[in-house]
Amino acid sequence: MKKFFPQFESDFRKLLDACAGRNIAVVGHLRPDGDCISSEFALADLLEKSGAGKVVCLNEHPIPHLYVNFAYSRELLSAEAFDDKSFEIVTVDCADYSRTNKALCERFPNPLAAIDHHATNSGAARINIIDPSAAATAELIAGLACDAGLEISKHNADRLLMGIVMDTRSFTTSSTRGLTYEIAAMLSERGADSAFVAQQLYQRERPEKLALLAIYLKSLRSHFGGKLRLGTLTLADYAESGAEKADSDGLVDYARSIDGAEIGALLEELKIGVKGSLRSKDPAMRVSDIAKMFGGGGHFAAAGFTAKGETLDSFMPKFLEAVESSILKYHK
Ligand SMILES: [Mn+2]
Repeated sequence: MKKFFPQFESDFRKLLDACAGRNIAVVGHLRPDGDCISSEFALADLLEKSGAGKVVCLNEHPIPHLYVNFAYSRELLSAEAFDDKSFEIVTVDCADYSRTNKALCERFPNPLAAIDHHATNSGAARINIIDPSAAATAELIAGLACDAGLEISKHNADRLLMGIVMDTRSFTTSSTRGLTYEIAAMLSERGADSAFVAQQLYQRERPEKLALLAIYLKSLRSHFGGKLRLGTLTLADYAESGAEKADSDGLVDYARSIDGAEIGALLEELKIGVKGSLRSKDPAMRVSDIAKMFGGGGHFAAAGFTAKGETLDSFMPKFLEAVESSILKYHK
């Protein structure tokens, strides 16, 4: 049978061997998205069924509303509170270990493994399975599990399809490739239900999120002749709409969706600074380079950062300058 990821077969085998009989904590990036949640829960099941000891899932933040029906019997425990030293750490969908939780990184400075698809991942774990061409970490985990002959249950097929659907915006991103469809087909054969996934992701929005969207849309401004469409959200906007932090996920896509926009951006006021989310239409317009300038990272066409100690007012000129130089570089 065709292997999806022959280049990672021995590393994944190494990971399974290293997990045998050991307690494993699977952790993903803070403010988890669908790919992160799907990867955490599915990998935890797969490791447990292939001989690991106790396996738990950790995150700095709780599971967002849209993904709760993919938890099944799994829980997402607080990364901040976790201190059981009998566990080894495996990160998923995490460009950088520091994007998990500060206290966790201090308590467990030497993670066992990382499975990820971010181009900016530096590969600092002991076993690194990193494929920047994978459309989702869930795509990578699904392919690795299939290649290794592990059983993929219906629940895990649903979860992994969800991760792929989220990170590819329903198979429409430039990262979507032939292999993405082949892996989705493999998951479908194992019982993944597209209609269930779509219903969970697209027909369960909280009204508070739509109220936040309305505020964001109203805040959108055009810069550089419409090449940048930028919207902002303040702490007061969250209070007014009743939305949660996780409700800003995906809003930036509306900025990018405007005709002529090359970059869509969302700047959010946090208590500790300003969080930025950036999207471009063309991966050659590398918004990850802009994110890196402010201590963040991500993919060429989808990246983010947190500029600590800044306010929206203090940060805006710096941000516009960085975007302007990227736009000039792109059009050179
Ligand atoms: Mn991802």
